[in-house]
Order: sequence, then structure tokens, then C-alpha cells
Amino acid sequence: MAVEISRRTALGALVVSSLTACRNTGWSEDSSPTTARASTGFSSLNNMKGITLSTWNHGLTANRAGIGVLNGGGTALDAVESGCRAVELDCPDMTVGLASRPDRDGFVTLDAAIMTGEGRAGAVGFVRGVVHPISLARAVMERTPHVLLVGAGAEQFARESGLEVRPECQACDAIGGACLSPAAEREWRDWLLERQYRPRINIENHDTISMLALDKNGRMAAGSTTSGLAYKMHGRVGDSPIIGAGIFVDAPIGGAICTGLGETVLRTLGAHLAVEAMRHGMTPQEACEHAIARIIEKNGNPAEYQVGMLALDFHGRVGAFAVQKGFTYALGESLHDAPSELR
Ligand code: SD4
Repeated sequence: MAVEISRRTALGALVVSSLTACRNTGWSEDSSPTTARASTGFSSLNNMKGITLSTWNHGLTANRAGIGVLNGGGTALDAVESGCRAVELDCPDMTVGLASRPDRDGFVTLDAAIMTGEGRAGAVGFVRGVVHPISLARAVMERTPHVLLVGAGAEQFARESGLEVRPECQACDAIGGACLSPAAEREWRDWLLERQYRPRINIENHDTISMLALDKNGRMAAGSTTSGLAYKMHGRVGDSPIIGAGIFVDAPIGGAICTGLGETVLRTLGAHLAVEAMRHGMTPQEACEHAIARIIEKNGNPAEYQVGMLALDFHGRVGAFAVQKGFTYALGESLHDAPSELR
């Protein structure tokens, strides 16, 4: 019953907020008809340059960068890469990029993935020193026959691709905290006093940037970049770089992205689940609720973790749902609170 109520509320709110957001984004009202590609089912964005949808408050930073790209005629793929790059450089929550909180041994290890509606995908996991893991993920997609590179091999490929890799982050004495940002080092040293490792995160610990973009030509892309869970085990990789778990997009259906406790999403391939739900006729909102319900069903104890899910279809319809309250997301330049299972 609680889900039913929240679903109705959410649907109404999202339709309104989506329209409001589109008016407020500064996207110019382009009167020339957009080229609709029948193969994508793209139909309702004729007066927009595109849609950007991103997780958490810093989704605004990502979307602004992405909107700039779309307004300049760029692709959804470019928009997602540039949105994620913006947060990798400037993440006040210390959960994206090199200034993030480290693992329990004091190393910042990063995960990222990128995917297009045509089914092209690239991802990197457990990389150190890479300034823009999202661009490395894109390089894996575009310049290798592979989908996922991890660890030292991924870092070597970053250097070969001309991407910035900070050697000191790879060579540092972790226990000396030599490579951590001052804020991350302070928090990590506090954590070391008790070394309480729990393979669960509390809801303040969720701030991955995951992003979806739909451009005026009806192309969709998804991306995600994160340092994963603070104080995770060294070597742990979460859902974010796993295609189908943290992100998934498939033309002509839509895309979905996740944030939260990655293990719960990995067990259910959450993003893929939501896209398949849309394929079978659910709206993006229903698909998010369906996927979150499955995540709770499979993992139990919803009070102990957070997962936030966003979905976008090729008609431009948006869905958002979370396990717990407090999951914010940005649609264009407006910020929203997602409805949740637990309130
Ligand atoms: C992970 N899903 O590594 C990521 C963390 C996250 O918001 O999304 N935080 O499990």
C-alpha cells in the first residue's frame, strides 16, 4: 500500500517537475523540428536540446556541464562524459574523484562506466591516480575490444591513451596518507581510531555521480563515476563500473542508473532490471519502483542501506525512487527529492 501511494504521488510530481524543469533549464525553444529517429522511439523533445538526469545534489554540477554540451549541439555521450568529469574535479562530498575518501588501507580507488543506447560500453574498476576515470571508461569503449579494464592494466592504458595519471597516487605510502586530500585524510585518521569495518554504508555515505542524457537527435547515454564506499576493503569494486548493475541503457527503450550500496545492486543487476521493466511496458517511474522492490526483496533489511534509482525513456519520461528518503536528484537545473519505500 505504501508503495502504491508513493507511486501515485511520484508520478504526478514527476510529470509536473519534468515540465517545470524543462522550462527552467535555459534550453532554447528551438522551433525547428528535431530529427526524430524512428528506431529510438524519440518523440516528445521537439522543443528541447535534450535532457540531463543525475544523482544527488552534485547532479546539478553534472547537468550544467551536460546542458552546455547539448546546447552546443553535442551528443548525449559527450554530455555524460563532461558532466561526470565536472564532478570528478569538484565533489564536495568526497565520493567522486581523487579527493575522495580512501579504502580502509588509505588508498583512493576509483570505478567508472559509460554506455550508449546502441549498446557500446566501457568501464574501469579499482584504478588509482586517474584524474578522469569516466574518460578512461570511454577510452576503453572506443579504443579497445574490451568492456572492462581494472587495476594496473587500466592505469597503464590510461597513460598510453594520454589521460592524466598522478604517479604519486600510485606510489604513495598509504598509511602515511600522502595522497589523500586534507579532509579525506582527517576523516580516515578518525576512522582508523576504531577501524570499525562494516560492509554496509549509512545513508550519508552515498554520493556517486550517475548520469543519463538524451540529446536532440534521440541518442541516449549513461555514465557513472565514484570512489565507491568509504573504507571498503582494498580491491573492492562496486556496482558503478558493472554494466547492467550501476548503469544500463538500451535503445529504443531507455536507461537507468543507480547509486547506493553497490552490493545490493550487484545482486540484482538493478539498472538492467529497470530497463527490462520498461521494455515490458512499465513507465520509468514504475520501473524504478519495481527495481527497488526487487532489491529489497533480495537483500532484505531495507533500513540498513540506501539505493537510489533513476530512469529515463526515449520519450523523455523520468522516474526516480529510492529505498530510503533523502535521495536527491537533478533533472536539468532543478533539484528533486525522490520518493522512497521507507519514509
Ligand atoms: C558503490 N554504488 O561503490 C557505489 C557507491 C555509491 O553513492 O553509489 N554511492 O557501491
